[in-house]
Amino acid sequence: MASLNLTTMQQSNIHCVAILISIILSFCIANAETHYHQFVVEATPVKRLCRTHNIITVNGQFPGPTLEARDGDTLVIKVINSARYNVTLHWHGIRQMRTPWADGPEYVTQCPIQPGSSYTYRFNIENQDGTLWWHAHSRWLRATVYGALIIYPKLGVPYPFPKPKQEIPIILETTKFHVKSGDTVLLRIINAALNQELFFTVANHMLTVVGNDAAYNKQFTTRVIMLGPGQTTNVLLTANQPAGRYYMATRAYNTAQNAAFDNTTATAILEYDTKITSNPLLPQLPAFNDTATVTAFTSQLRSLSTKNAKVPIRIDENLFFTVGLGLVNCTRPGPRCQGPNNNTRFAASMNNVSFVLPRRTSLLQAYYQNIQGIYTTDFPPVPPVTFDYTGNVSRGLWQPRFGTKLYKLKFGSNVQIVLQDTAIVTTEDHPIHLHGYHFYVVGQGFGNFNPSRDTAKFNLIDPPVRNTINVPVGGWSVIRFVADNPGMAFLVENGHGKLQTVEAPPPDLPPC
Ligand SMILES: *[C@@H]1O[C@H](CO)[C@@H](O)[C@H](O)[C@H]1NC(C)=O
Ligand SMILES: *[C@@H]1O[C@H](CO)[C@@H](O)[C@H](O)[C@H]1NC(C)=O
Ligand SMILES: *[C@@H]1O[C@H](CO)[C@@H](O)[C@H](O)[C@H]1NC(C)=O
Ligand SMILES: *[C@@H]1O[C@H](CO)[C@@H](O)[C@H](O)[C@H]1NC(C)=O
Ligand SMILES: *[C@@H]1O[C@H](CO)[C@@H](O)[C@H](O)[C@H]1NC(C)=O
Ligand SMILES: *[C@@H]1O[C@H](CO)[C@@H](O)[C@H](O)[C@H]1NC(C)=O
Ligand SMILES: *[C@@H]1O[C@H](CO)[C@@H](O)[C@H](O)[C@H]1NC(C)=O
Ligand SMILES: [Cu+2]
Repeated sequence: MASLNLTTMQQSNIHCVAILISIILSFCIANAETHYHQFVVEATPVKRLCRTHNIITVNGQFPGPTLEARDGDTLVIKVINSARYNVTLHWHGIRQMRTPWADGPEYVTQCPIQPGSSYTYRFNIENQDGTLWWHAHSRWLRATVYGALIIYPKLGVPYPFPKPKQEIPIILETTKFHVKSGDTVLLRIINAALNQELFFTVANHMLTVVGNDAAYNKQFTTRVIMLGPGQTTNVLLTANQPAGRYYMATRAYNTAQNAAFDNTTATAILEYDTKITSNPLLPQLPAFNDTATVTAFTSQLRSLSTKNAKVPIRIDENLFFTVGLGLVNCTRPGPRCQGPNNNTRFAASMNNVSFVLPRRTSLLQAYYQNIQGIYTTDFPPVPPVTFDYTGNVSRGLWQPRFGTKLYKLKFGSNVQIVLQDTAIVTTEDHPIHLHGYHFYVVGQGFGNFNPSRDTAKFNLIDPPVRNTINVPVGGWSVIRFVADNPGMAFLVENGHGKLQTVEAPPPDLPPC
């Protein structure tokens, strides 16, 4: 099978080159730009509550610099690691066609950039525009090392809505934004939280949703939106209220029973160009566990007719993954043993495999260099045990096994994955992110997925396109995509997941 994949790839590469040459002559050179950036990762003193402490930033900025480019452009980012920690950067949502090594997750596509060294990421933006973001993909730095990545349409290509007067990136923190009465502005909202779904709303204003995860959607109006960690939403807001000040507010959507979460409300101020300085109006946010509002929002999402892609109809790989928590007995007590009874810890898993990152080398390098013993390709395509996933699950099923297991997909295959939440420990809304891909969300529901009942209700006409999906609490989501991007597609949930491989040439990566 490996050699078959290679042949397919080489043929398609030749095909690409042939097409590229003819297209470049007509317009590529005229339009596409290369943007060069230098990102210095460094300790930066910040003052908080009268005390100074250090956080790790890029170029001393928090949030980090905003990257801006057009569809078709190339980004070249030299990362200089002046901090005391290993670091990698991930360009969340960028498809990384033919550059899987530039994706960034440490020990998946590369080994980390070590203190005192540097590494240059180089990648193209292909057939994507909208809002994305970048962030450190090494455990401890993600909380402060991130920024927006804004992709404008190709020169001369308009938005599928009237040009907004202003575009405002919002990485959910307190700031103030000015608008002119009557103007329509585009808010690019990014949920950069580590692991928290968020509601977002603006007092007295309706939001017109126009895009998600760098894909346009059929427009609809709503008072409140929900974003999972890593998701982005573009909304139009018209300043059609009496001149004054209005709060934008964001707060957790949380579904896990008895789990601690940050229940504070973060705000920003939307200020009309006015002399009035009354107290801003605070909007009403849904309750923390308001799943009905989430469902009402997500069920309105529909993709705009897609220029390059069609929803896969004939499925080659039909996969079924349970996603959820498990409980593992601790070998010795410690800060990680936060599960019940002081001697257990939580471990996320898919199909009962809790993913373990390799340490010796990255998965991609192990693959290219044919290093044995780093991973196995026996990730189960269906749950190893069939049970009532969202019912009362017997304790004997709660402890997952650990492994570095991948599932290999054939280049070009049409893939369907059913993502099924489980009631192990607790049912919960799970954000699932697929690296290097956009996928169609063809169906969602509550309870156990039932193919004979639920398949008939799939939306194969205009399903939403996303790179991150929130599997509903105690429910399921079904995604479809074409495996057209060779590399390691890392399906992530709380740092655990499964991968796929296809051939590609090895680059100069940081040493392991
Ligand atoms: C937030 O959580 C704290 C601690 O659990 C609790 O005391 C407080 O009442 C909560 N606030 C809201 C608004 O729910
Ligand atoms: C949401 O939380 C409230 C208050 O804690 C509770 O009364 C209600 O039953 C919960 N709703 C759901 C759907 O879990
Ligand atoms: C975990 O610990 C519990 C309580 O000591 C025990 O009953 C159970 O068999 C252990 N599970 C495994 C998989 O070792
Ligand atoms: C867990 O450990 C804490 C601190 O050592 C102790 O106070 C508590 O009683 C323990 N809980 C259980 C269920 O053993
Ligand atoms: C779940 O099953 C366990 C063991 O069979 C039982 O003790 C418990 O009462 C059940 N819980 C519910 C909510 O049915
Ligand atoms: C997961 O695997 C462990 C170890 O083989 C087993 O004890 C457990 O029952 C399995 N659980 C599920 C849900 O398959
Ligand atoms: C940093 O990365 C190197 C290379 O992979 C590794 O050997 C080292 O253990 C890492 N350091 C930490 C603190 O993880
Ligand atoms: Cu990502």
